[in-house]
Amino acid sequence: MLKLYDFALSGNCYKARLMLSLLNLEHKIISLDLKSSEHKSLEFLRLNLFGQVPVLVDENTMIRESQAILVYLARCYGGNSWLPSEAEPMSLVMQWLFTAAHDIQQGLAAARAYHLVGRQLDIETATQRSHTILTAINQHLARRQWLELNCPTIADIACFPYIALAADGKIALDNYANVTAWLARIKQLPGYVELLSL
Ligand SMILES: N[C@@H](CCC(=O)N[C@@H](CS)C(=O)NCC(=O)O)C(=O)O
Repeated sequence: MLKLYDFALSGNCYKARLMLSLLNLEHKIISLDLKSSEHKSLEFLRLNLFGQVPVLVDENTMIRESQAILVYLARCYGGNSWLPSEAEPMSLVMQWLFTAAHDIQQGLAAARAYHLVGRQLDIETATQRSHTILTAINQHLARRQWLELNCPTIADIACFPYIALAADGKIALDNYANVTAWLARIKQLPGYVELLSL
């Protein structure tokens, strides 16, 4: 059975949990207590030298990095729609995985970490980055329902969590109507789960 090493409040772990649920895949969640540094235990470091969650284990395959986990799940279990294998549509989807890993991480995820767990960082820069990326995505979504390919893909799933959790980072979405409509569309997908679904 698929196993996900997880931390409930993590937006990166949520990407993996959401994808597992959207694909209706049976899986076991192994919750790590980051406060007591379980992710730095020798046992966990054997799985992921970087000492971070999420980590997905599928039989003898071990994948770290939330974007890579989405790629793995989509290609192994999601047919050809969540991440097509042809060069152009695959690249169109992949570009958003990098947006999620860089722009959204340094903007919205950083602002959330600052306000939620007091991570020391430059909150003004993180807030400004958040609005820059939200403005771009809002503009991009003016003529689209989904980020690419006119259907839900892992581009949407990679970008969704930290934008949906913007309020935790004191980032208001009021001026981004296309973004909020897109968030609502994702919440309607069969198998959608909230960040804390227990
Ligand atoms: N780029 C990684 C980031 C993973 C990450 O930052 N995980 C956090 C939880 S959201 C973590 O494990 N933090 C503990 C640490 O870095 O020591 C991904 O997308 O999976």
